[in-house]
Amino acid sequence: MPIDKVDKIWMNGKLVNWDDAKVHVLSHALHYGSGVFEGIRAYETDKGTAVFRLTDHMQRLLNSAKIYLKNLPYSLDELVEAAKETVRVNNLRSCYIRPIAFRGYGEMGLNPLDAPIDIAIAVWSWGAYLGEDGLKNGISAMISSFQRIDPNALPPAAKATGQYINSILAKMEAIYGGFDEAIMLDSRGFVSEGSGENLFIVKGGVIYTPSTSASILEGITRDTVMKLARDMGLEVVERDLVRSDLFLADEIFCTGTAAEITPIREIDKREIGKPGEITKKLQEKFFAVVKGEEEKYSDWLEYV
Ligand code: PPE
Repeated sequence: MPIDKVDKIWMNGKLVNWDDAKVHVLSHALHYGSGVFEGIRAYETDKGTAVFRLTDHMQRLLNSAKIYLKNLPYSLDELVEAAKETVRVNNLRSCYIRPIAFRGYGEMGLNPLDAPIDIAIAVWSWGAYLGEDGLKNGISAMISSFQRIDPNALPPAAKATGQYINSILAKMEAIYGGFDEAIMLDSRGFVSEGSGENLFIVKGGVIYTPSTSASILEGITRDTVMKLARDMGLEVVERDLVRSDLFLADEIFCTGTAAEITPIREIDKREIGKPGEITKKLQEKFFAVVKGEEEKYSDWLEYV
């Protein structure tokens, strides 16, 4: 997806012009994928622009860094403030926010420990990740021939740049196969997640989603949806799912910051159908929450 250029990018503590936010070709992370990142959304509300669960996302960035033995030179509060500032100076009412902390220029070779750490925060306008039509009518998905990374190979709990090569292989296979999205199975053969989304199914009025032992990234949207569903009186079960659970589901949807809540209408050519009642109810609730229309969840909104 093309990037809509804005004015400034926050880089190592300073706001720099968009075109000046550059790195050296010998940056460690470019060669070895030694970066960690986040994807966050800010939405327009009646009280101004609010970043959805900003602190939770920045905490996950710190967690990803911890997994890769990286000490970030900024605290949680400083990162939260820097993200707000970046949204503010670019005058965007709603946007996507991409913080990235990576091993920079100065050292080569697999030992990253002496390489410097650079941090940047960029923002831009990003519409519906899987298309407006996908959000409304659902997308098609295939079960990937690529297996989701195993926790003992690359920890899925870390949102690390290099790990996304796995998602990219699955995504390209799906696109070339004529599908919108890929769903990966874990190394045990159970359903894991989409290339950049967590997965939910609805069966007999109950919501099921793979647990954290199925090689998933513990999505913040996933957590949001589980809370909203339970507050609506729906039962949510985290458990292992097999591919026929997907084929025979009443409803399927995927969740992510970029994807928000996107229905899946077809999987491996088995029709699931139009977005179902529960999917639609959750979508409605989710968009009301992020837009600040639900007092009950106002703690999740961090105004810039
Ligand atoms: N799993 C994966 C592998 C993943 O990348 C994401 C987010 C999620 C689950 C959902 O997590 P959360 O955003 O906290 O609900 N994917 C991000 C990157 C997408 C991209 O193309 O880049 C995102 O949605 O921002």
